[in-house]
Amino acid sequence: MSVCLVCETRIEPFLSFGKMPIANGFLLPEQFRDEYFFELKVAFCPNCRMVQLAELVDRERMFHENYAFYSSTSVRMSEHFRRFADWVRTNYLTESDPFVVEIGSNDGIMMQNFARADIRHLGIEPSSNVAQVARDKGIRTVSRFFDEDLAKSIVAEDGRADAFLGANVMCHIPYIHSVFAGVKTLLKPRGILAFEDPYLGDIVEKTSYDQIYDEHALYFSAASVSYLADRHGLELIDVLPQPVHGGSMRYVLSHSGAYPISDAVRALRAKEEQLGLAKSETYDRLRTSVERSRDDLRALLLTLKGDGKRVVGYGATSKSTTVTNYCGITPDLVEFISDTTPIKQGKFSPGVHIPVRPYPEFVSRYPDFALLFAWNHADEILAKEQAFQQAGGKFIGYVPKVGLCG
Ligand code: DWN
Ligand code: SAH
Ligand code: ZN
Repeated sequence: MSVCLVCETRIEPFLSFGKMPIANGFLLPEQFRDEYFFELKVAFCPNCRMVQLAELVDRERMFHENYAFYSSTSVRMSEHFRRFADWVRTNYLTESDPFVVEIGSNDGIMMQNFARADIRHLGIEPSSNVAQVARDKGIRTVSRFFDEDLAKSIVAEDGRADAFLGANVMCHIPYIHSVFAGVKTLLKPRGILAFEDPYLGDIVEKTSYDQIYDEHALYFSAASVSYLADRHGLELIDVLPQPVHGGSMRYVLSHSGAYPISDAVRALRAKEEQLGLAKSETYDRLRTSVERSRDDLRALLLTLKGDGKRVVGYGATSKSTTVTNYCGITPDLVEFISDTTPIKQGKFSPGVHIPVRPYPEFVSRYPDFALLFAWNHADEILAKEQAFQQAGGKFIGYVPKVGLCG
């Protein structure tokens, strides 16, 4: 039993993964002994409809000077954020001398578009290593966790904002009321909040349970975002589905009454009712699908091992920490995980300790199978890996179903 992070109703987990390590906690052998574990379990709140973690990890354990995820490792994501920034500029930066704030700005993948256009901007990024990469690109960045107090000091120094942005960060913040209160303080009368995160509807429809890990405390829908907005004098005015990260939703909010509410909001609310996102049975069914996915993936990897096939992981994603630990995927089933991120290379994956190797090791000796942990970047990766496939190599996926892809 725990208490809802949004409305304080008492809630029960519907799915438990057991003990899990820090999803981005890639480590060296001398650190294995002291590795940190917590109980990964998710709950649905029938009152405010927020799906959420029932046990939280302290933010400083996850976001710090050695944060392992660098946003700019995907070319397609850079293009996505260029389009996101263009959309903000065209639709919402209509007043003179606009000011844009982004939280979770990481290495500047989105903010670089505003900095290059000489638009007043501020990135807020607590993980100081990635924040420094952004600064080196000329992006004004503070290395702090965003909350209501920081919002007040930004207003005092820079004035109010025309746009407050966040991608794959709102869902990382369990003290979400402080963030929404900060947004309320920070926005100009016609300012907007636009944020995108993996969409609960996609997680349920695709059984993409690997979106569930320590960093992702909240799993949003139009219903839960509307509830939150309402508590802070804000309003959900538009929703725009995005294909990135396996199915995301961009939520657009403003001060209540500042803009008309789009038909897309009403349509999505109706679709969520149809999908059963308000019913606890839906989450019981999700648990069953997750268990089946785990059993299928494990069975497939055991068969391949029995057949003497070499299997290598592709992309040491945060998501892969949930999959490997939950499905019991150890180095005897997956030889190593190939990843292009220098800070992950030469280390071992959290919990199950699969070696993480630089990408050239994948290319120099292709395995029989590549387990696509970065399935959300499948388009980009399959296009890049034609030589692997021509050499007879095959990609294994597990979302929405376990099987070969490409
Ligand atoms: O929400 C979050 C999202 C935005 O990013 C964070 N909590 C953490 C992180 O999640 P993730 O680690 O699951 O993200 P990605 O984007 O799926 O990670 C891709 C990984 O694969 C990176 O380590 C880079 C690597 N990669 C690669 O080796 N070759 C990626 C591509 C595209 C490639 O071609
Ligand atoms: N926006 C980027 C990065 C997403 S990863 C992208 O979509 O690729 C999540 C980022 O949010 C990390 O860089 C993390 O350090 C940052 N973060 C976590 N909690 C935060 C908070 N309270 N305020 C601002 N940023 C936060
Ligand atoms: Zn609630």
